Amino acid sequence: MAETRHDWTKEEILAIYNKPLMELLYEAATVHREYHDPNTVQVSTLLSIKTGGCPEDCGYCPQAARYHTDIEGNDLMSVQQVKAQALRAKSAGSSRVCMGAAWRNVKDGPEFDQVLEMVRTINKLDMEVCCTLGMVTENQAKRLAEAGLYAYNHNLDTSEEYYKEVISTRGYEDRLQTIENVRKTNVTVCSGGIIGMGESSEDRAGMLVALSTLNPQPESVPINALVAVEGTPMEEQKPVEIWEMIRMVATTRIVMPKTQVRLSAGRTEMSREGQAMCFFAGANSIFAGDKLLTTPNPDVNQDMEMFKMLGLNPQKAFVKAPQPNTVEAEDSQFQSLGEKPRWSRPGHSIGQNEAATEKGKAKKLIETPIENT
Ligand code: SAM
Ligand code: DTB
Ligand code: SF4
Repeated sequence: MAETRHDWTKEEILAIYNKPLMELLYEAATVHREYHDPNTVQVSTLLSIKTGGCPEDCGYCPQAARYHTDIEGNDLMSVQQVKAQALRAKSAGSSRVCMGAAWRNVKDGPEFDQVLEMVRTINKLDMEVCCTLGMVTENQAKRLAEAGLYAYNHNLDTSEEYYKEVISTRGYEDRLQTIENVRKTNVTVCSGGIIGMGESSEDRAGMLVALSTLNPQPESVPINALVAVEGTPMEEQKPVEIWEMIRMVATTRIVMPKTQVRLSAGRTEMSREGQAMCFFAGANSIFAGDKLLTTPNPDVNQDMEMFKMLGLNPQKAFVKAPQPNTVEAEDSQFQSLGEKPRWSRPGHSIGQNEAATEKGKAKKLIETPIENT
């Protein structure tokens, strides 16, 4: 059995990433079979419960308020809306709902209470519930756990070094601290990143060092190919080649043998053959539904056809970890503490983010009707 190592070095990971492809695929597929059924793929549905208007400057993200993108912003969805969407996802074959909010961090108060109610509602539908809400404190993580949260997604996105070229409004240590806070509960950790942002192979290896040396390793690792959205600082990035995705998935599988590796954003640009190679290389999870958070994703019928063609079966809920209990709000052991944690704000300047912000301001000015100026 491939052991789970927590001492991977960047050099070792880079050597795996750069192996001749046939050797890399064979090794990854072998490790994959030791811990997972190669014909089972987890299917998760994303739900953007609060869209756009985010104060951060993440260079890849269409939801950052400062860039001028075409997305439609929305306030927090109601619990009933979320329940209806979760039921749709369940009947389309998803075992997990991942709720995303365009927040820098969770703030105690009525909106967080509403999210907790969404968690309770989906867990009661016997689906795995995941949230991605930005940074969380230990108390907030415990409240999510008590409501029945199964997983928390918080991506490291890239290497610690390259992070400084992508985001200036939050620090890498805050991301690690949030993961540590989630680890103080029974909620599983989902953390991965994006390739295709202009980073080097060393940065990709660096991100995998940061993830694989966590102990325990994350239960799931999403590998996203950048969706280059017009108006963001990364609008002109070249699309990721399928070979890079295959290498990244295979390397992730080898260094984190027990983890569910998710073939995440970017599937609309991948052929079925390309995706099949990613599954062979150890990917065993996807996001389904015709939308990710704000950008397109293959439609469910196309994915079901692909599953049929490849002989893949959707994974049932709670096969990797038991279903959490849901404690009702009135029986909660935890209080809203109204914390104001000092998440860092490095504030260094990133040329391409500033240029995109200026371009955004100019576009908004042109589009604002005269009578409102
Ligand atoms: N606001 C929260 C946060 O940043 O943690 C949660 C939502 S955020 C949109 C979740 C993740 O989506 C990001 O960490 C990033 O990895 C991924 N993401 C965002 N925009 C993307 C894009 N254009 N292409 C690929 N992945 C993207
Ligand atoms: C993750 O790693 N990828 C998902 C999920 N976690 C939240 C988000 C992808 C977002 C792609 C761009 C968009 O649709 O806005
Ligand atoms: Fe905001 Fe998250 Fe997008 Fe960054 S990735 S701008 S924190 S929604």
